[in-house]
Amino acid sequence: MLKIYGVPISVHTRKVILAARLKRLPFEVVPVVPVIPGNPPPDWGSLSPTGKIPVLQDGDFTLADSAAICAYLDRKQPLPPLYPADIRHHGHALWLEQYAGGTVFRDVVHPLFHETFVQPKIKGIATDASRIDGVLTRVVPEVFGYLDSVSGERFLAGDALSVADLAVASNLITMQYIGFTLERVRFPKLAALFDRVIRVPEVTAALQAEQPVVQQMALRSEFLNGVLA
Ligand SMILES: N[C@@H](CCC(=O)N[C@@H](CS)C(=O)NCC(=O)O)C(=O)O
Repeated sequence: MLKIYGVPISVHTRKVILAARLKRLPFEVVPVVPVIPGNPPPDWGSLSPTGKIPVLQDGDFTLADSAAICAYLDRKQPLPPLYPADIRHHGHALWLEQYAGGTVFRDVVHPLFHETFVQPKIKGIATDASRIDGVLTRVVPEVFGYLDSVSGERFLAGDALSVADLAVASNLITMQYIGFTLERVRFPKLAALFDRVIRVPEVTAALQAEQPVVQQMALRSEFLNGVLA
């Protein structure tokens, strides 16, 4: 069975879990929370060269990085494909996966998570409200405005769900857990896309499986309660 090292509330770990679920590949999650000092296992450095989650173990094969792992899983189990066959949709899917894992995570979700969870709850350091304000007032309009502009009637890279949708939705899910809801009036096409993705049965099932972690980490549960109601 595949082993996925990480925690489901991590943006990048969730993306891999969703890919494995969609492809019906059996897996177990081995909990690793790198931001908690002393939490990762002693051999973590040899499993994750960057120290980050997720890491995949498939027998004696180990692979880090969610983008690499999703591409690997797609070769291991080609159906359903997570990468569009159409060359332009394919290019778009890779770009948006990169944008989600880079800009959206680095400039929006990571600073918000850091200031609302890591600093106050793990490190005992006061939240920097001005940093949060800067993200919400300066970064979110540009980044979510762009995502809204590329969201259409179906999924981000064509008619079928792709790795781009998983990458973007995963960022939005974690944002809800730390209390930042997506402004539906301001970003209506992105909100509609988000709804479509979380209603995919495998995605809803993955969210259900996150419930104990959300409770255990005392994260905001309104979003999850709404999805699972
Ligand atoms: N490019 C990597 C990024 C992974 C990443 O940033 N993971 C975060 C959690 S979502 C992490 O491990 N953070 C802990 C740390 O930086 O120590 C991927 O796609 O897997």
